[in-house]
This record gives sequence, structure tokens and C-alpha cells, in this order.
Amino acid sequence: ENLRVAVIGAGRMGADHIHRLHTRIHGAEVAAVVDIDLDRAQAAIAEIPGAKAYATAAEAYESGDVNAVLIATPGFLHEAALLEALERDIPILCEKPLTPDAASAWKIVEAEQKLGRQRIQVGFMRRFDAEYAALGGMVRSGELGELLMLHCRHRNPDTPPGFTNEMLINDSVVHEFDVIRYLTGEEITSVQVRLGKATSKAPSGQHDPQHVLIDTASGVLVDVEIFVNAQFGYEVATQAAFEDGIVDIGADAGPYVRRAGRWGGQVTPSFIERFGTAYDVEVQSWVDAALRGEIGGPSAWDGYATAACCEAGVEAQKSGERVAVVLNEKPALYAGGAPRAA
Ligand code: ISE
Repeated sequence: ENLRVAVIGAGRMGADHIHRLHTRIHGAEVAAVVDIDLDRAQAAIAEIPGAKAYATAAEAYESGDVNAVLIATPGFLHEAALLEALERDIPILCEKPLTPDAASAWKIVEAEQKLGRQRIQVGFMRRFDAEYAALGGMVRSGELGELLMLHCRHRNPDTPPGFTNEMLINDSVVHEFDVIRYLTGEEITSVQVRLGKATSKAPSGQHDPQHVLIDTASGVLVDVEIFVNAQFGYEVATQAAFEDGIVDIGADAGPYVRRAGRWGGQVTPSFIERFGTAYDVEVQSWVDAALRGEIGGPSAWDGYATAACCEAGVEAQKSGERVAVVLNEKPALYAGGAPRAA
């Protein structure tokens, strides 16, 4: 039978996933949307006959119409939503971060272990981006020799209301933490954050940009420019330095236009456009695996490991010191590692 999905959170990401599930994903349908703002919930399912809006997840689960859940609320609300979903023992796709810190993420890992099988896939969609997947293949094939360094640029035009200084790390750089683990196949061992001259375009409380220095277990040197009030548009790009070559991904694409004595093209406006196809591949991978009783991407362990990196990063923001990332023992449930994107 198809997945009948309850989408929790009808904000920008939830509404985009609802549209995706309804129009592009096969094997699943939107049965319910959950949001405390019922008007927003209703608006998100206006085009979906039969879908119902609820103020709480419990009501959606009790309706009997739901056999899977996509959690798209802000990260600080994920712990309660995940524990409630695990109680129902149904397939779960949880938008990143799993939770914002290591202790709460570990609670989720323990709860899933108690269930005895993996139900949680975490929404690190970059693993499903064609260029990141291809770069991962080059690392694994060894065709360019050993990977030595990664230079990451993560630029957002601006931030939504309530975006805190800590969220530069646990909501934005969290993607780099996961994709570094995915590309290298290793854990991250330390994080350092450098603060310099700040843009006047940042809302109060944010120090933007920041330069994040990251080491992996084998010593791959990573630097991340996180710049979330960059104004010009959205850019997520990575340059990988191997022993025998350099690989750049994330360059602007699209028509090169010459008109009225000028040339140019369009910069992607947001992650919705930059990673639209990656989200489609990610959600389809989740649905296909869930219909087999499996997960189709990053696991709760990946969510925990990145949460531990985020915690170290937030500490490093404050101290200016290089902070070690300390992980609990990886439970046997996750021994096989996250399935790799096709
Ligand atoms: C946002 O939540 C995302 O997931 C985007 O991919 C990322 O670029 C942005 O910085 C995050 O806040």
C-alpha cells in the first residue's frame, strides 16, 4: 500500500514537501498536515482532495489515515515529534537537524534502538544532489588520489526572523558537517570558529560571516565560509583538493544572457531552487525504502553525529578555541552506515 504521509509543519519547507509529495513523488500521498496555525495548514493542502488539517500530530495519527510522517518543523521541536512518531513505529523523514544538540539527539538514537529497527531518515538532502553524489564517488573510487582538503562556501541572501547566532552552526553549517562525513566516510574530530569583521546587514545578535575550520579523523582539512546575510543570492559550493586534481561543484548554472551591451545569468534565490531536484530524489528514496520497511538515506546516527559537531561548533563560536567532537559508541543498529544515494 502507498505511504499516507502526515506532514508536520506547514511553513516554507513543509509546504514545499507537501507540493512535492502531491505532484512528483510516486508511492506516497499527503493524508494530513499538522500545524498549530490551522489556516496555514489548510492553505498548504488546498490543492489536495482528501487531505486533512490538524493542530496536533496525535489527532492526525488517531485519524487512522496516516502510516508515515515527514517532520518539517523548526529543529528545536523535533525531539518531541520524533519520540511520538517512534511510538507509532512508522516511517519517519525528519528535516535537518535531527535535533540541535547531542544529548537530545542521543535520546532519539536510544529510542530507535529500543524499537529495534531503523525508522528515521534525516533530511540531509545534499547527499542526493547530483554533484555532491558524484564528488563522493570520486573520493571512493580514488581516481584523483587521496582527498586532502575541502573548501566550502555556504552563502544565504538573508535569514528568517528568529535566526540566532547559534543557528549559523546548528541550522546552516550542519549541512556541511553531514556532507563532509558523507564525502569522506569519516567522523569529524574538531571544530574551530573564527569571527572577524561583521557585515552591517546582519540582524542584531548574529555575527556574520564566520569561518569554520574542521578536521576529520584522517586529517582532511576543511574550511567553511558561512555567510547568511550575503544579499546577492544563494550559493552553496565546494572545492575539493585531491592529490592529483581539483574538483569544483555548486557553480552557477543556467542561460548566459547577453543583452543591451551587458552579459549575465541568474543566481539561485534560495535552497528551494538550488536543491529542488535533490529534495525530490531524497523524498523518493525515503518512500521507496519505507515501502520495503527500510530507510533510504542518512540515519538517526548521522543526525546524532552532526548534532555533536553542532554542539562543538556552538561552543567554539563562544570560546574561539578548537573544540573536540566526542561521540558515543556507534550502536550495532547503524553498523552498515547510511545507504548511499544512487
Ligand atoms: C536552511 O535550513 C537550509 O536547509 C538551507 O539548505 C541552508 O542553506 C540554510 O542555511 C538553512 O538555514
